[in-house]
Amino acid sequence: MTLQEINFDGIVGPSHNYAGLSLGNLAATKNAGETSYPREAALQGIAKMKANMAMGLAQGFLLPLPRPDTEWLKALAADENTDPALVAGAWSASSMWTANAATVSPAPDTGDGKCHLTVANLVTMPHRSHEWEDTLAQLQLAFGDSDHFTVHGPVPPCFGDEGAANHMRFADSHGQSGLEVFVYGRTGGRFPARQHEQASRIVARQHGLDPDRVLFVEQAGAAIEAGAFHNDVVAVANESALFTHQQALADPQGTYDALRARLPGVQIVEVPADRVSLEDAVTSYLFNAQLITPPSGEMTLVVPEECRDNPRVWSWLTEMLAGNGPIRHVNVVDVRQSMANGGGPACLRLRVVADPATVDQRFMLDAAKAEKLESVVAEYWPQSIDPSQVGSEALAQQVRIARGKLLEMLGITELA
Ligand code: SUG
Repeated sequence: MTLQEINFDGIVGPSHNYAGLSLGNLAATKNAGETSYPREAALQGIAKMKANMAMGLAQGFLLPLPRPDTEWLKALAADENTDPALVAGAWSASSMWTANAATVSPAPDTGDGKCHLTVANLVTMPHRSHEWEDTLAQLQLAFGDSDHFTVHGPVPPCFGDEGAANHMRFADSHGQSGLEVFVYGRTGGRFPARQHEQASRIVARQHGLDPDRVLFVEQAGAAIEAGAFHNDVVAVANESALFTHQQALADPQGTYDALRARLPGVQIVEVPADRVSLEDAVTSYLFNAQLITPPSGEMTLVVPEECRDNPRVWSWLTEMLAGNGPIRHVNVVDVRQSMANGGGPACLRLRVVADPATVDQRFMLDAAKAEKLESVVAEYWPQSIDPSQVGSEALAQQVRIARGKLLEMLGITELA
């Protein structure tokens, strides 16, 4: 059995739109009311997956959820006087950001030697709070092999849980036993703290993690205030490397010391605030990068185009590459449609360390399937959505047909 990291990207759903639903997510609120381009958005996501596969990485995907969510509208007793933001919440394609689908603890870290996944309850934002049931059904299918996986329901809704976006795993290599770091926020600022400490602690306990191989650390309040609504907007880890903004954590030095004590080989790349401000980090999404180890062994940072657009970020990256650090390459990808809603390359993927052979193969990607995905998207995804169309029966019909065609092509009829 060969354990490797598999990235499960969310396919951008046909209802992708800019409703400005996430307070504290500055890109999303800034672009509220803009026209979105779902077809282009989904094709950008597929192109990113193809580029990662071309580096020799294992790639999977998760599907858009059924939208509009009629059960959610029913639960809201929605009528013609209902707040448009709630109606938009039933249409949101936000499940595309699969870093918020679940928290994953690979088999080498857990008490029973299986890979554990806990679906995120996402209770802080109304439009995301109704994702978990359909996401859970999908995870139970994709990771249904109970010899290798245990999929848990959400933690109690009194504790907000946003999944892997607030979780970093360190290990000398993916298949070895790791150190799991959970990052939580404290409420009280102008923006909500979306990850509750107790949610993280519950996840760690139910995954059977060794308490000596877990850290719970607080996110800096200043980072949340600056628009880092998840830790993965200001930090990312891969194997023994941490790539972080200087102001990401409430106690950076204490955290680095604790990491070094548990994983002596850890390499910390801290970007100083006087080179890249928190504001630059949030607008460029420098840290919402995929930090990956392709088979060549040369650690690669997959950043969004917005990093190249920012001279301070780009010059820092250029200098970093010229130095002798653990990150050897930078790849640039265009995910602008997702970025406009505050979702970068790292938001779009859920990392699962597992043997790809143990995953339901219908959720694994190869070149031929990527081509089929592209043709379904090109034929059925709406070309554009103006916010005034959200709620219309004509668009609802088009969105349902598009998802149905995708499920049919993939043979995943259980989720229809
Ligand atoms: O939850 N945006 C998402 C972006 C999630 C990014 N994920 C990670 N950082 N891992 C969110 O804020 C915007 C939807 C709208 O406004 O229409 C939205 O939900």
